[in-house]
Amino acid sequence: MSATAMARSIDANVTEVDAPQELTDGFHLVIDALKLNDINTIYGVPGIPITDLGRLAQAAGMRVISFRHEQSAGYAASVAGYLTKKPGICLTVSAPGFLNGLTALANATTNCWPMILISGSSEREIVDLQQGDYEEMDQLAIAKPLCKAAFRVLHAQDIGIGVARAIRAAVSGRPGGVYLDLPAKLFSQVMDAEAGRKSLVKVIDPAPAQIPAPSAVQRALDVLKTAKRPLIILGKGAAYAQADEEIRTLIEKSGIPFLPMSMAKGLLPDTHPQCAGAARSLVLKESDVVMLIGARLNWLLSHGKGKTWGDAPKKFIQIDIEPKEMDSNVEIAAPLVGDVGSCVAALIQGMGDKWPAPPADWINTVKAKREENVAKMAPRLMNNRSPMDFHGALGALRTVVKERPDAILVNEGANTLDLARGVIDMYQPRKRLDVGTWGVMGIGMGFSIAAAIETGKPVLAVVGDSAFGFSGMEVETICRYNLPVCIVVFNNNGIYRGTDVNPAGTDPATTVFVKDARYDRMMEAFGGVGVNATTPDELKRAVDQAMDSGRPTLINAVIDPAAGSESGRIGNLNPQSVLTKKKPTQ
Ligand code: ADP
Ligand code: TPW
Ligand code: MG
Repeated sequence: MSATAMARSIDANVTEVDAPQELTDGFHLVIDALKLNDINTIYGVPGIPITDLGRLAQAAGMRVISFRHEQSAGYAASVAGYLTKKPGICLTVSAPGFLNGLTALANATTNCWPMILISGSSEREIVDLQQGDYEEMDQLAIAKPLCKAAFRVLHAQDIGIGVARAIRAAVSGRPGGVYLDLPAKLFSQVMDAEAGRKSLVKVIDPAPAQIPAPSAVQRALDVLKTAKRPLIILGKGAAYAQADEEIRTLIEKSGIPFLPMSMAKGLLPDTHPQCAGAARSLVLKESDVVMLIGARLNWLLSHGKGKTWGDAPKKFIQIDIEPKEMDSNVEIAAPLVGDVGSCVAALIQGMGDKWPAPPADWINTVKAKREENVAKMAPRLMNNRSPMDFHGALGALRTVVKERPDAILVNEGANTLDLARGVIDMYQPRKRLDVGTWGVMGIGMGFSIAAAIETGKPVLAVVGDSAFGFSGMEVETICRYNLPVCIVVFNNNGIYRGTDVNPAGTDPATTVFVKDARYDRMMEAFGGVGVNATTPDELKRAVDQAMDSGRPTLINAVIDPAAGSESGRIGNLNPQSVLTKKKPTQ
């Protein structure tokens, strides 16, 4: 074709675009497909080739939250999925942006939360021949082993199906992370608008109820009935399921003590008379029948065996939507496969009206231990020392949460995490968001932003100084969107403690940071409120003020650098050199 002929044919196309025929393109189809499925928020970072996708989504009325780093956007999307049971969307550019989002996608899958990472990608023809395209990377192949499912869409007319598959894969069965690869060329593909509309798919019943078999329900009840010392363990799968009323009914009707895992705290209040949180060691050791509801017997429960669980023989009943979870670590005497809501409802029905209460000596033993431990802890939480220790500072925050039970608590760090988990009582479901199954640092700001956006409730983020550093730049995002987030940085000058010394006398020790840093000033740099708090009273006042005003606030809580312990409460998992561990290092 001659150059003139080519120009004419391009002109012809332009004329065609201007013609009355209504057209749509890849950008609009992606947005329409998400909106059709009631997905109205995107978390991400703009750039080639998805800059216009964010712009157009915003213009179409979607909430598009722009972050400073994809990892935080990804964590935000994942926790949005946990809170709403709809897949949280993270949108990134190709190669580096995609990789930055991938940690969050893998973390979502590990935590069983629905999320879709949508990344733009470079030209397939060039990527596959490895000819060095802009941000070249075979993203689909890399994402596959790190998520529940991965899809690529090459044609505009397949966007509807691609998005539908991604949604269903994310939320059905055991929820997880899904990767959706959208090559740059796809976005500018044009098609007839009416055909485009018809190509979209509204996903019907994306997470179908999974009803347990009646025989499995009966087996579970038979095992439960034999128990002398029963225990129910609630996990974040139970919180995710949003079957709050059913769970409360089961627990109160059965009279069985319950132990909430970290993010299941508040499903029933920690102050509930049957809560065994403050008698954890005792109930794990002494129980004879344990019913797990949306909780895995992974490292967080010492794999269901060993010292933690004592010598007495135990039988496990497990409610989980994932059949392969059964017998993962120990034998499950009564597997109950189905969704939490359906399984718990079936158990309640099967219990009838005359379900016997657990033996009184068991209930009394648990109660006595719990009261003893609570009484032991109380004075430590009331100390007003300066610099603060963890307990003094947490005692103040515990009161804040008690007075504001609908606030969302985000928590990361080592000592800051483990001690806050034990000290701060929760009163409502899904109000505690933390480092989850992997114990990952860096979730703090992403979780806080998504919690504020998705729920409209005030957020209190209690974060170690190291943990905060992983996503600290997102304070700008918090200020930019003017979110009601109050961050309390537990500043003990380092990781676990701020007292380590490098015996070689050269560089600083690996676990310490700049002494007496003022994290509060980072917030001030972006127009938020910064406070330096040196006593629990000051801390409480500053948090109250932040929560009342709803203004973005960062409180630098000065914690004694010597107060923490190595690895917080999981020091047993920390290998140490046998050659040096006996020598004092400080
Ligand atoms: P925790 O860390 O709180 O102990 P886990 O993340 O280990 O909790 O366990 C959550 C479990 O809940 C997973 O095994 C997952 O398959 C399961 N799960 C998630 N959603 C549901 C649901 N709706 N119904 C039943 N089980 C669920
Ligand atoms: C992505 C390893 C676990 S806890 C922690 C690190 C670096 C920080 C602890 O210090 P912090 O808390 O936050 O100041 P405190 O109160 O004890 O002083 N990288 C990732 N995840 C993890 N878990 C680590 C490193 C780690
Ligand atoms: Mg620290």
